[in-house]
Amino acid sequence: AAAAAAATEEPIQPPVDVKYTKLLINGNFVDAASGRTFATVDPRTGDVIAHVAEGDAEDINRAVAAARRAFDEGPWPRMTAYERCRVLLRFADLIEQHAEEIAALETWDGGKTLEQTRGMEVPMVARYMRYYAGWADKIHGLVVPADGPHHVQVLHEPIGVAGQIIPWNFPLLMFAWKVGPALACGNAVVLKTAEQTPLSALFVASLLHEAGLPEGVLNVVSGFGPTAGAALCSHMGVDKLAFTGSTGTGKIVLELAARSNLKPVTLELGGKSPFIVMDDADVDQAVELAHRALFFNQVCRYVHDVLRAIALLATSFDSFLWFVLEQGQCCCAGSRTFVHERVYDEFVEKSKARALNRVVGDPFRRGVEQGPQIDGEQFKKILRYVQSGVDSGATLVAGGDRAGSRGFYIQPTVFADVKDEMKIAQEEIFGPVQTILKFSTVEEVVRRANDSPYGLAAGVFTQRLDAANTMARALRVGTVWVNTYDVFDAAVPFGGYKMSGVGREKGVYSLRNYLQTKAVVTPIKDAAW
Ligand code: TXE
Repeated sequence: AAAAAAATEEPIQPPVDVKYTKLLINGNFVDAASGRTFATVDPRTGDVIAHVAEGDAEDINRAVAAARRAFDEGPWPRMTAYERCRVLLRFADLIEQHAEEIAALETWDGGKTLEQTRGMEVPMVARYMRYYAGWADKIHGLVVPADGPHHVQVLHEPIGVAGQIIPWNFPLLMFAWKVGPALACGNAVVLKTAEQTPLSALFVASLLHEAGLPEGVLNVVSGFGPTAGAALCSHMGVDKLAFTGSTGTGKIVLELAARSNLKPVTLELGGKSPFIVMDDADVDQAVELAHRALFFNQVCRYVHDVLRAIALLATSFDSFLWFVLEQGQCCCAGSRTFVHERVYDEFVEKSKARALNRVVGDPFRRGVEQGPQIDGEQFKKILRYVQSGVDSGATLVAGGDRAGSRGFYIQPTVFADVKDEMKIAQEEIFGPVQTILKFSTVEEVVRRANDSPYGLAAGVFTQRLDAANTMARALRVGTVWVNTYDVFDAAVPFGGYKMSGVGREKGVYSLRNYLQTKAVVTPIKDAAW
């Protein structure tokens, strides 16, 4: 009832104007070639925020041509690496100077709380950009010893024009994860944003130009997947693709790349990540962490440290709760909560209480933990999964319905007695729906946790070092968090096993995606030297 009441309050007027709605091609904001626009919608109300230029294949052609020119003839790949570093550093400064405006835009367009966008995501974007700026002048090749009298150098060169497609759940962060390493390595980019959230990328792209990025190096095309997205994947002038989104669309992206020019592809896709609570766990802490792992999205190291500092000051774990601010729309959400049978009942009771206390409402309002889902489609999809949970015999212990009467708010929902074969335990719900399963042994839970087509992340909650180490090695996933969850850092690789993806982003690993490797072999006349 509290959640429903909060969600029906009058929406707060966002403290920001929409400045950029056109496509960014060759350094200019321009209309779509077709002249068409599409509406981007406020998920709090379903009202239109702005009409945005709708790019399609023709605009992708224009954007790729601009990126090609910028890469083949322009100054960007040819300027010193230190100059590129300085552009990215200036960009990070500008992000911080405009933090309020960027955060408000992100909250308005995507529905995530202002406390999260302002307190966490915008600072993370600046941090990531500085991280990649730091790499720009540290990318170098090798001299390798070869058999015979030859001098052999290995050069690491930028790969060319990168096509990047990002989703709606982290529009700004995905911009940083993708554009940062591509530019640090000296590439040109055509970025296709998600149709639900086109606004923040256009705004920060304008700041990148203010920071000194030459025209054509970054082009941003708003538009839909099957038109603009597919045209980018198929384009013969694109040298590399990076995609974040659903596993189904990831397969299409890979296929289009293969059918066109065999451009290499990195994919960051869906997940159904296990969160495993052993019987020695402090149940209160495990409940809170499992709750965050599912309902929340990401805690970067910076925020994590702040949280820890606050917790130490307050000497209370409750201090963490204020920062639990999301709506379950995260690829690495801990969406299968496995709990040891000895603590299962207590865990379910406490998880129910925690979900019922969760504050759902206008993401601009202070103290709100969970805003609306991104759009009507996701909203309906989540409610269909809830119905399927009920139909398949899981016990609904909290939530299960929409919150309020307008917008795309959903009650924090908890299912107990969930079985592995149920749809809610197998498929990505991408919403505030926790599913709690029971297990008895480490061997059993590892087998069941791995019995999934996904392999993005996992959480393990125990004081037993042997159990933690065994599970960390046995789980077939790209990240294992032990006694924590969603701790992110610019330097730490992220990506999936199995159908959760191909390749890794962040850290030194992301640079490899944007570099070509060239061997240069020269005979040495006087082999003695
Ligand atoms: O994803 P899509 P949708 C999951 C989540 C969600 C489901 C569907 O489970 O419920 O996917 O969301 C572009 N060629 N994730 O439909 O379709 C599209 O325009 C080229 C997990 O939004 O994958 C957008 O820019 N591009 C995920 C991007 O792909 C195409 C984050 C993502 O959209 C295209 C988002 C095509 N044919 C959803 N079709 C994560 N890993 O975090 C669409 N696109």
